[in-house]
Amino acid sequence: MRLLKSKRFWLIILTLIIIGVLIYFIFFKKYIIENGSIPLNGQGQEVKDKTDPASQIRSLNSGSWHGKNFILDVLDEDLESKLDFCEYKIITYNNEKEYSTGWLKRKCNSDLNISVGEGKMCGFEGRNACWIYVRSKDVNGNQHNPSLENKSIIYLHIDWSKPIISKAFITDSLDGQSYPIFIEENESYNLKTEVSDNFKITGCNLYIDYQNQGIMLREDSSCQKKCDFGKEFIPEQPGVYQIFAACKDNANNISKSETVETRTNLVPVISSCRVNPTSGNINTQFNFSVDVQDPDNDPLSFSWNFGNEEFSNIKDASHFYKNPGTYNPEIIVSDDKGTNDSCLTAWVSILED
Ligand SMILES: [Ca+2]
Ligand SMILES: [Ca+2]
Ligand SMILES: [Ca+2]
Repeated sequence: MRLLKSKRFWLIILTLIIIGVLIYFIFFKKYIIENGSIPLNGQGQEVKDKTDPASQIRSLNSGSWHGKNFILDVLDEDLESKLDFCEYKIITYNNEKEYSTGWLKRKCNSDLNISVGEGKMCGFEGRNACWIYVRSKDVNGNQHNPSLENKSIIYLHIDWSKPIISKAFITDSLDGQSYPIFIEENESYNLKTEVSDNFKITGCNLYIDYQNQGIMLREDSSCQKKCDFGKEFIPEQPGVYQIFAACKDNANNISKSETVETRTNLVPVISSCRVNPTSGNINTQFNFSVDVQDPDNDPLSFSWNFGNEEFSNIKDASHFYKNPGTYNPEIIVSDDKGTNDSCLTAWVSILED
């Protein structure tokens, strides 16, 4: 009780309170106002967060080609305090002219949808045409500085133009004909296509009857923007073949050539050939006839051999024999692809009067 009444005691208490208040204002207040909490190190002392947050694009590498919209997987983190906000920026180049979106807000640690095409985010075609920057800021105002090394900047090649297949199929078979042509069974054909692209053609595949026949060979291995491709084709069965090529560029833009329909030639078929009458003399008119069909409806040519070294190109020919004897007339019918069928009529007897 004596102690409580002592002036000196109260003076000591008052001094301690003043020192306490001073310490509070000088060391602690600042953190409470800024953070609402006081970060502490292992020894229970306060620590201010002075490290920058980090942002990184994880799903893509610089130098990849893009022709369609894509998604970026972005990682943001701050080791010592909390992230405040995250941003991105897109810089595009067209003929060395630079266009920037400026910094735009994005959701931290979320996918970022990037659109590709005319008037879109990556809106110009070209090598290194689209640069994407990401960054973040923590609650203490530390800001991440984007760089190529830590993958918070990536540059992309943009190409949305499909390859152009300038010609339908051509073939360099011996006769040099181009499609549509008639082909022959078990003959070898080199099917060729000519392709161009604004950047780089990666390859073509051959399709026959909508079945992938595999890759076509590039005639010049160093070609990029203009290439010829070829692949051998051997029609093993008679019939109709639908042929096209599908070609791809660096950015996986695919185009397909026009479909060419080609078919193996079918041989003319003679069902019967006749002569009427089958005997007579040198005054008798012998009438010849043939029934023939070409399954392709090709134009046909006729060649009668009357058996006496005399000939006719008329389908239903007539003939007078000059000498007595026995003859064996024959007809050969050819289509315009050079295939033919032949037929022997009955024997013709020319009697002496
Ligand atoms: Ca930080
Ligand atoms: Ca292209
Ligand atoms: Ca024919």
